[in-house]
Amino acid sequence: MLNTHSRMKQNDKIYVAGHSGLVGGALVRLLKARGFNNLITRSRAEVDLRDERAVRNFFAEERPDLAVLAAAKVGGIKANIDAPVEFLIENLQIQNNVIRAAHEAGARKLLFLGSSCIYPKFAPQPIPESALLSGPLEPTNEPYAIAKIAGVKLCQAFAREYGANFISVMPTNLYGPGDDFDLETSHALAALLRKAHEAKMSGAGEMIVWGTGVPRREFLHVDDLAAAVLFLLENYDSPEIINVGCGEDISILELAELICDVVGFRGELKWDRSKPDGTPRKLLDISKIKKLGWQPTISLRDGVARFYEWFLDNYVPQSMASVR
Ligand code: GFB
Repeated sequence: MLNTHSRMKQNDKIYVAGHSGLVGGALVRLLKARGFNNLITRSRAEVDLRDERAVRNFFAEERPDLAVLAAAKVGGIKANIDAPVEFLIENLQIQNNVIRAAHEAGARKLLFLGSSCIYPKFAPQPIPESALLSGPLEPTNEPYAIAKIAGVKLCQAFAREYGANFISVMPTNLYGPGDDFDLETSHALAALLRKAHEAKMSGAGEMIVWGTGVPRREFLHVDDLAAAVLFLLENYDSPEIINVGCGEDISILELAELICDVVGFRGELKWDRSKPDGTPRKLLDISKIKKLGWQPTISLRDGVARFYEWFLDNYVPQSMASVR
């Protein structure tokens, strides 16, 4: 499966869809740092990826050598429950448009980013790639998962029917610079970091955590994911999906405690059991990518500490946004 034909050149024209998001942002930083000097990005105002004609025109004009599809409508458990229509339709639109246009414009390779929520709710743990479509999905994010599964299948269909080198990568739960801190839409790690910080600053005695604290999740720093994406662009040319994670999971209770420790909040955790737990456990089996020669480098504690530093330097509270 290792294939030198797809080796990247420094002047390859690389389109990163979703460059202002968590994953796309990390990938653009890494590609620039590694000397790739022909990156293309477009804001949503320039090319709305939900608009088929706009996407086709853009690809026909730019003809990128490589495309990374890191653009998606994403969010945490509440956002997924609140907006099933948007999670389903917008993701289908974005991926259908980009994947087809990349093929039509002759892209040499495309990398599609999926999600660990494509796997069944009660998949074996750690979850091997072979668990895809082996059982019912977790209801809290089924629309998102169905869209991502459709993206995987479309990439595989282009590979089978037209010989396209379109690969699909399934990352576990991610965090890092550029994360969403809106408590209504964010994922757990960013939300808990913000809550712990605000509780500490205000001198509150407690902070609210959703659910029971029992569910287990695996968290990967987005810089590790970006490194894996670059590795796979250079070394993986199979339409079979491939997992990327850190290889370890922790309970939400343990996560909340770790975050409070890093932030320095010493109060109590208060559990809001009216909020959903979601899937009981989600730990990816990463033996496939490890065998190819990639492994994560950022431990959860170090990653959260780095992320908190970034937060302190960059996060502008909503109430402050208008006065800056
Ligand atoms: O990260 P999260 O929103 O999404 O929630 P999922 C993970 C767990 O953390 C759940 C708990 O058990 C939440 O109840 N949690 C505790 C919190 N406190 C909080 C909080 O303040 N905010 C949030 N958001 N959660 C998502 C999917 O599932 O995972 C997406 O909905 C995607 O589609 C993403 O796949 C990676 O891990 O449950």
